[in-house]
Amino acid sequence: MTGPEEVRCTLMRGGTSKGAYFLAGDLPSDPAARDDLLLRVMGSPDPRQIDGLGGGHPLTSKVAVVSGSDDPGADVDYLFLQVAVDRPEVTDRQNCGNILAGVGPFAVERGLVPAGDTETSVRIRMLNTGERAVATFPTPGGRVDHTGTAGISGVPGTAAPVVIEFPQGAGPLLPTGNARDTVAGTEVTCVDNGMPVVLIPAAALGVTGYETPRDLEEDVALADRLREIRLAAGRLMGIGDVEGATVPKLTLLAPPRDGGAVTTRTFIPVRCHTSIGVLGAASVAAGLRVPGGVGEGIARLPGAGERTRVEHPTGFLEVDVRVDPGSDGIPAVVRRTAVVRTARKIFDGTVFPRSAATAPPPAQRPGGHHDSAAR
Ligand code: NQM
Repeated sequence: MTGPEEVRCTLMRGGTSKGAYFLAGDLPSDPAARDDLLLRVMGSPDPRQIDGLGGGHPLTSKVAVVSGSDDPGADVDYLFLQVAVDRPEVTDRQNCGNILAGVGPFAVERGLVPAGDTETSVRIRMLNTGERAVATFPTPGGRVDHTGTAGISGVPGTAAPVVIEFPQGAGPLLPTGNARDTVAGTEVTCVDNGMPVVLIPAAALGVTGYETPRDLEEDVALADRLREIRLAAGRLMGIGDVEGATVPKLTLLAPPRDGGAVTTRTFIPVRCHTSIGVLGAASVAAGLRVPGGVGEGIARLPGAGERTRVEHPTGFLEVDVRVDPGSDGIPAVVRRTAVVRTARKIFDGTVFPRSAATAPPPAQRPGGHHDSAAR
């Protein structure tokens, strides 16, 4: 008999998310076997993920798989995997810019990339989308230093800054080809600057856009409208059937209240984000600049060269985005996107996944104990 399965793993906060980071070589190469292992590592499916590393929310049930890259334009490859909390599902259909913030420091600490004397830039190929990012962070004396004075909304305290730059996106900014579409009876702007997002004026759905995520999640009529919009927008954006998928995200827009460009509430796509995703914010910031988009009349855009401050439920996320607005039938094009995030290594060691043996849960066994708090 062999001993328990064990896997080398680093637990990191990346931006406002938290996830398990692995070297690709430490995971099974077969995707089905890999996903089965990751479900057991994170403790899914279970609303509390009580038997694994996951935190019971999509934002704390994330995985980064990192390896050296064979692409001459990249140092490392990064595959993001979203592990569903209460369903036995792992998906690579979306990228994650928050977890991306930890990839550079992880790559240096695990020996994939040599550190510079003061700072290190890591060129990252993002396998989910084929797009590129460059992450730059301090490495004084040739070592990653996670401590620092940079603060980001949604994370207490400060840490070392990770500056992430995205060269021009791989796909079109407007996946439907239009600045505005009517989807399920609602005017929206479908946009993709690294994350497919449907921009919706909050007022069009009968909400202010300043509600708490919890209040919005409890609004059953709103959830039905959002679902209808998402399914129709998914087809229109060329993503296909998005029932059960984590994209497109849906961002409600309202006028800014705190000196920013716009207030947002983002559905990812069912739970409401407690802040906003990095690439989600990059898509919002670019989408606000599309002439004729639904952001017109809601957003207050900053001057040329200034960062776009996207307000969200726990503060704001600033995006440096340059959009060429296009004219005479030439579509808007993103020239540059950059953000500042922080990341921190929380734990590094060995994770012991739940056993692969498939005993039925106690609640389903005759006379079995069941824990009503878990339902
Ligand atoms: O948009 C959550 C997050 C994300 C994704 C989500 C993200 C991004 O906050 O780049 O970071 O939208 O599912 O981690």
